[in-house]
Amino acid sequence: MLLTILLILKFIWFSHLINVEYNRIPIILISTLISMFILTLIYRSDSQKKNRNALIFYISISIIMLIDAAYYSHFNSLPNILVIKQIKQLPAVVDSIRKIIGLKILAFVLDIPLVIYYINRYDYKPILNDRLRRLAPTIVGVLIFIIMLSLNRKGGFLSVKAQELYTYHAADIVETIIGKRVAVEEVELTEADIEDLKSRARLKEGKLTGLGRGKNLIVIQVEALQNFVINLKYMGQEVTPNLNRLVNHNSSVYYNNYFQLLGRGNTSDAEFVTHNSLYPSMEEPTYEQYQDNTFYGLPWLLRDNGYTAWAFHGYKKDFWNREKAYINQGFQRFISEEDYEFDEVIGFGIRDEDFFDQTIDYLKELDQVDENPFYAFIITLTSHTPFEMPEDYHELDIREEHMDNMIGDYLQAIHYTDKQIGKFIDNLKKEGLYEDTVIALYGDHFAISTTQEEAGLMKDIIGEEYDFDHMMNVPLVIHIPGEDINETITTVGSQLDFYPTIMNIMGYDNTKGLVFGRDLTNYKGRNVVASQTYMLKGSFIDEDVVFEISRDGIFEHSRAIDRHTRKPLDVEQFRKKSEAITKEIDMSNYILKTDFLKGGK
Ligand code: GP9
Ligand code: MN
Repeated sequence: MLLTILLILKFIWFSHLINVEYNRIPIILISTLISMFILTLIYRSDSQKKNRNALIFYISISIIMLIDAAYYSHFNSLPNILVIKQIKQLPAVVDSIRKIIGLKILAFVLDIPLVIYYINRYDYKPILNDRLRRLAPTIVGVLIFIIMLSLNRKGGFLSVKAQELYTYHAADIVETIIGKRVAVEEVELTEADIEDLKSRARLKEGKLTGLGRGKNLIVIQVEALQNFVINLKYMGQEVTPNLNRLVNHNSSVYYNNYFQLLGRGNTSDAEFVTHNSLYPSMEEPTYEQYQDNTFYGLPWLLRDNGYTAWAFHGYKKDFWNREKAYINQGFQRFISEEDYEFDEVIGFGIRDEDFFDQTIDYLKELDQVDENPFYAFIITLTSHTPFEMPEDYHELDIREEHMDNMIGDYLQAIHYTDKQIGKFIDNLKKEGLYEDTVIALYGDHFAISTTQEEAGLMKDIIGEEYDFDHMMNVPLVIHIPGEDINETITTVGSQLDFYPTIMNIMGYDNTKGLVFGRDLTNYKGRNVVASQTYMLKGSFIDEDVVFEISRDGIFEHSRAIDRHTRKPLDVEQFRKKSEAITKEIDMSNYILKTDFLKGGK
């Protein structure tokens, strides 16, 4: 009885933390009844250790809720069973997790010592008599069945499956085992679709076409660089003076309506999507799941045009499975943590300063490989959540209300990284590597989530309620030396669009790949950002709208706002578009699942 009451309290709290808006009472009721069903089964058994078994069950469920709630608070969705495979990466992110797991989430396990103590001390005995005890599971089971049935009639089962603890995980495990999540046979990829994807890959004459031809290419993926810091004046200070200089440079094009597009692999998906113009997997990190697939992304296309392609990142080479995945991504060499020397560690690892300084030496080596140009893909690290840097590195004055929270810490961290990027560009100039090199730079993903408490404080900085179109907005800037091209391109796009966009500038025709994105410099249609994380699959951002599909699976419960007026919109008008987006993602998944390029390339 005690355990049941505690579980009910936890289910109520859980449904609050994971934002259950509709059918909350039936969902809590079902969770309670399923728990009772299991508990009554335990107490009906002949085991001598009924109390111990009940405790084990209670503790397990509490821990699952803790993990789910922690995951949700960061990713805004519930985890799937395959995240278990990522457990080896846990030690690296303890700092970030520590920041996420506040008292609100710890509450799920705080009572456990007391409960153990209580049950042992009072030699806890169940309250039901023998006969009732034997009947109890059946009674509860029938109740569950009736409630599920009646909910199903009213169309409410979808929301149970999407948000009720047991049903969600059970359905997820079943779907994973039978591999049906993207039922390959259900996806239609017609000849016309393939032709369309091929034509998106092809080079078309237009603005900026071929200006980078024959030049080196350096792409810098900056950890947690959001767009709101670009050109931001904070208490009279420029937060990112060096990036601002790059963005406003005569020879740069700035894409300010550009967004992250991640799956289960976070930073590594930003890389994957950027290079391949395919959607990331929502089952496992794409680099893990499709390590052995055939790809024809940016490194491959450049290699086919004589380039040598290296990747640089100052962290462990097996993190996100980079080392193995990079082979089929097309990188010929991966300079990772073990190739750098450093004494001081900040947060995740190497300081951006040490990283960039030594990367210059490796770039010189890369430049010497042959007389052809090179491609260098550089991933920074220091501005990683939770953004805590030693005091010595704090150079900005921070407002009282941003002190000791993520906003103040983030501004300091991104200011530091900006400084290192400035120094790196200076060093490229010194080494004679600047004049002949196209530099593209973008953020991998958000720093401040809409679900964090600090989101409330963002309104002051950006001038309106902080929503997904602010959170997921990262800058993209492309610098082509010697060109007089400065412009801000406002076309909506995401990392999915990077490959065709950069290829237009580099001027190489892609005749072998399939591309889902668009060349943002020249595309005149209505482009769309089809997010699957933070906003679930079927959601989108376009020029005018943020459409967030409901979490409970019932379309009418979705949310849409006008991006200009910030006012709510009727969601029904977006049903078709949402379906079309889902179809595109399914086609991309089909290409990954069937290793389509292996046959087609
Ligand atoms: C680690 C770095 C961070 O190598 O790329 O990954 P993240 O935690 O941001 O996904
Ligand atoms: Mn990252």
